[in-house]
Amino acid sequence: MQLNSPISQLETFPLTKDSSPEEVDIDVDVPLVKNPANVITGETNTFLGQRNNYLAYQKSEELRLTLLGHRHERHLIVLQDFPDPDALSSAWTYQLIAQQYDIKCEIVYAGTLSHQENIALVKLTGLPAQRWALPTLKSKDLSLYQGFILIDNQGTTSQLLSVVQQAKIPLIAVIDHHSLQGELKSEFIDIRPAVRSTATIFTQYLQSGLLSLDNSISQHVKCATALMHGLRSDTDRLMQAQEEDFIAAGYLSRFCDVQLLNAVLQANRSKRVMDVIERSLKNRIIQNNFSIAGVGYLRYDDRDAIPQAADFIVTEENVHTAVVYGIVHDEDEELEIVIGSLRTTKLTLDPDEFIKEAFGQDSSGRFFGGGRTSAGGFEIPMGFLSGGNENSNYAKMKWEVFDAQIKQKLLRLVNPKDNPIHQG
Ligand SMILES: [Mn+2]
Repeated sequence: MQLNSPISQLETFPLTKDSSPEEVDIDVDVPLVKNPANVITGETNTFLGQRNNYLAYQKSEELRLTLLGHRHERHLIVLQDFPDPDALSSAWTYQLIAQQYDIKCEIVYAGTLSHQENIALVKLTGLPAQRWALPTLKSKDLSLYQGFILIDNQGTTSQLLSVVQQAKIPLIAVIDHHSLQGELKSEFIDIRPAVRSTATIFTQYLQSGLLSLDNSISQHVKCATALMHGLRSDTDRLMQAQEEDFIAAGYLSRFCDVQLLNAVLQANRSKRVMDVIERSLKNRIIQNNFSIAGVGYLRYDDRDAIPQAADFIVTEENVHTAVVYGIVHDEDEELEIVIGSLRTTKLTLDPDEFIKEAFGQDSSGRFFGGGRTSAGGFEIPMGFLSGGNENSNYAKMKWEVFDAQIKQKLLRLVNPKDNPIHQG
């Protein structure tokens, strides 16, 4: 194994090409790595007997060696701009694992915590994530960090990626379950699109001994609860979960604080989020079992209303796929961006492929979005067209143009025979 050397494993990593779990299912004849973490102890029989365990075990060991090579350093864990529970809980777990090697990790994101459950999660568990908004970065000394880590993303959904790259901070690890987004040079890579949540991957790391959870340590209980929340929310409350996600959830149940989890789940939606959901209902058009809704402008802090609206409108009878989008604006920064979410219950629709096909790439070859099983998202920066919305006619015209263009691109795939350009 080539460990502790900067290598690109993308060509050799099997799961990125074929996401069928059967392909890596390994039977008894495979020699087990001899207790490398030296902590497998009681977990051996239950954990090692499971599907995909060999890969999980191998990756845990590889990560352990990577961390060993970076003792006493300071790292940044870069999350997507709008981190979700899967990302937040996985990053926290990484931070706790790395602490054992005297590696100090700071969990950072450039956008905002938008979903009411995410805000509740962070508040109630004391999850140590920090907002690093781009304008505040001038005051940060990036030379303090010897490496960065991408968790539950591959840099394509984070404005911080270019910032850390410009500061020449090396990429140490990428741990994600989204489809491969492009070439990344990282010391350690664990990208498993067949796994339903990054929290599942991290739970497997815990099970293979990277960190022994202890019920008497409050931080461990809170972190396990956060992981359970992350795993549940990425698997549609376990409805989309597969065997290994259930096994991970089973393990977490030993440490999870059910009352705390319940408190997180009971966070209420704000009125503004409800209003966005209402607009998505009013504006939706349904064609070929796709429901498409533009919701106009919304505030940066309410950005998460978009996936919540998509979650809701996909539940309509005879709808298998929902796409909701709007222009998210940040008044302080005059920043505007089109943000969209896709939800599907159609097993043969790959959200990643669909979004890449619909919206293509920008001038630098970067896709506007991607996805994982049953969900996807896209972000289209408005650049020069940002701002100027004091003039309401201009704001309205701008929305209409973006709305028409997005619909046009989506409908081309939804209804290939129609050419929407020549309609009405
Ligand atoms: Mn995830």
